[in-house]
Amino acid sequence: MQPARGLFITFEGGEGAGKSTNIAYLQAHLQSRGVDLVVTREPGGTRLGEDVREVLLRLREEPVAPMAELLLLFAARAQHLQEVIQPALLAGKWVICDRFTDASYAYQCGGRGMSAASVRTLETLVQGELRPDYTLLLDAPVETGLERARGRGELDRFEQEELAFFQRVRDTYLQLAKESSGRYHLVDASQPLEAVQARLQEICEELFACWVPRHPVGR
Ligand code: Z5A
Repeated sequence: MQPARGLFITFEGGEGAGKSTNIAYLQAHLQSRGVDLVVTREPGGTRLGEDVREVLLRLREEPVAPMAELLLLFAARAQHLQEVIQPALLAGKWVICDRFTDASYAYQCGGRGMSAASVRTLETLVQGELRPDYTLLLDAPVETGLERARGRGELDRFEQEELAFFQRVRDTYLQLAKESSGRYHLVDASQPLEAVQARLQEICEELFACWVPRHPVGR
């Protein structure tokens, strides 16, 4: 059954997988087809959320308790849902979000070793029934993503993690994609950008084919 609202699409993937680059590409592609679209990101997307993002990414002397990190992420998410995501979806807009709760499973459970049960509890508390309709997982070997991302200069608190951390994150994403194959679209992000974007166009066609808009959308 079609959701009585806009489509909620999330982009996930390891560091430097190309999320920002490809979200900008998809945004231009969808807008050229007449889709009314909101692009946002996590952690962030609101003034409160961007403040939390700054706190989360900043390097600190003291170790951060994984539960504190998780609660901050969900605090930002609660604000993001109330202020941006839910109003846009209810107005029939499509929302593209750079990372969402699957990142909490990948980073906080896979990476930091927290239990999936704690994320599930917060997911239900904060989101109720709301889940993404489609998730595009940009998957690339950890070394490829890190090489791309680390060309940018100073590393943030997550980027300083060891290789094994990012490998666990990748493995968790691939496991999530296997468990939710209806929602997940796997994109091989190790390919040249043109090939990745050709795959995104294919996925777009699938989205148009299976989504009946509430408002007219150009084809
Ligand atoms: N986090 C968390 O722990 N738990 C949560 O619940 C959430 C988040 C929501 C910040 O996220 C951190 O928050 C993140 C996890 C944590 N930390 N880490 N790692 P973020 O999404 O803002 O940060 P990021 O993953 O570090 O994003 P990024 O490094 O900006 O990567 P990206 O957006 O995927 O990549 P990009 O900027 O589009 O591309 C990187 C470079 O590669 C750029 O120069 C591109 O031109 C190039 N590129 C991209 N694709 C290609 C291809 N196909 N070929 C060649 N070059 C390419």
